[in-house]
Amino acid sequence: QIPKMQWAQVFEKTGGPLEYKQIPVKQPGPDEVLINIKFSGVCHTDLHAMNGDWPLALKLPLVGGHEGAGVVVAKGELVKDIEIGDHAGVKWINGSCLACDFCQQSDEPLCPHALLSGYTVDGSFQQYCIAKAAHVARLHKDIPLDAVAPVLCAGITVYKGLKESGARPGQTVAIVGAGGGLGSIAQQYARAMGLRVIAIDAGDEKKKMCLEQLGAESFVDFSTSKDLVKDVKAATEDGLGPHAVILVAVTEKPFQQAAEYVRPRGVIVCIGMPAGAYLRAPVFESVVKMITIKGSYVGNRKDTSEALDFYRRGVIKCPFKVVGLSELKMVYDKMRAGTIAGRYVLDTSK
Ligand code: 8ID
Ligand code: ZN
Ligand code: ZN
Repeated sequence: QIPKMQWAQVFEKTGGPLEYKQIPVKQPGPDEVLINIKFSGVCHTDLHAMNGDWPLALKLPLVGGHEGAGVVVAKGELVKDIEIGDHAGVKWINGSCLACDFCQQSDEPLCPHALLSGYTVDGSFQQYCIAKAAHVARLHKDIPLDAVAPVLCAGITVYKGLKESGARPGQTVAIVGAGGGLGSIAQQYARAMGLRVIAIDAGDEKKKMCLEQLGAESFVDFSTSKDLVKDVKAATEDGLGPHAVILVAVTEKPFQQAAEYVRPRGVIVCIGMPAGAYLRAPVFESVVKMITIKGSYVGNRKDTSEALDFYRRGVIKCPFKVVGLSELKMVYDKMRAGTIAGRYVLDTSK
């Protein structure tokens, strides 16, 4: 009952335009599965890809998307541990060599041969998507496929980033870009890990969501604050600043501010990747405050199953809105304007 043709969002060159059209359904290779994607989240990475923002070549023409949740409908002959009918998720790391120095140490995102969903291989903005069986996320059938979609990139990534920050229960973390897709879920993981949250973003809708829905203890509006560094420090009880900073914003400035308000011994974790951006930190303060600045890139297969387990236990609620796959362009327009609170999820049936 697998059709020969399917609906997909495709672009032929960076910069677009996006085309919603019918394309052929492909057959999985020996170590791959074919997943009937029911829902796919829209990550800002998908927009970076279409814009050609990053110094990393992409496949063209391309079907974007890497937060795809659906049902396995076909598999290659080498796939033994997934059955037809199982629920599975397509994430950013579509596949990796499983043999290199990094794969051997479970650092699959660092694999030089990693395949990236919706970037170097077609992703989840289509009804039938192929992924390497070793890497697809295993989803229990009691998990709703629409709500879990954002966990498949945003959730895994911020969960990993919070672990990389080394912040311990009771300590404070600043989430920069708190009202967006990654930021909103980051607050939930932070709370579940016993951390206290300072949310940084703009506007009343995001402020309300962070304080009333997501568990932030304070909100600093970067668009109206007269002195952001002072305001963030003042949001901690002793005025010395947050123990960790999770940067998920899509502009350069916050990456150059974090070192000024992070607490001595604090850790700054860079996750957002604004086009052409550079980190900047004063050497003097970085030294005498013993600051750590590091990057964090999605997560490995174990981070994936752990992040999903938090979700399955009901301690993570990601705010999301569902629209049809055909409406992706509208989602990108809102994303560009920075007006999305939480995540958009696409229903591939419409
Ligand atoms: O593995 C990774 N490192 C990884 C994984 C997934 C996504 C990295 N990312 C990257 C994306 O490519 C993107 O660059 O994380 C970034 C955020 O993705 P997103 O959460 O999907 O984007 P969004 O929903 O548009 O949210 C961005 C938020 O940042 C706020 C915006 O208002 C928006 O809510 N923001 C901006 I733009 N400037 C800000 C500032 N100066 C700011 N928030 C605080 N201060
Ligand atoms: Zn993503
Ligand atoms: Zn490898």
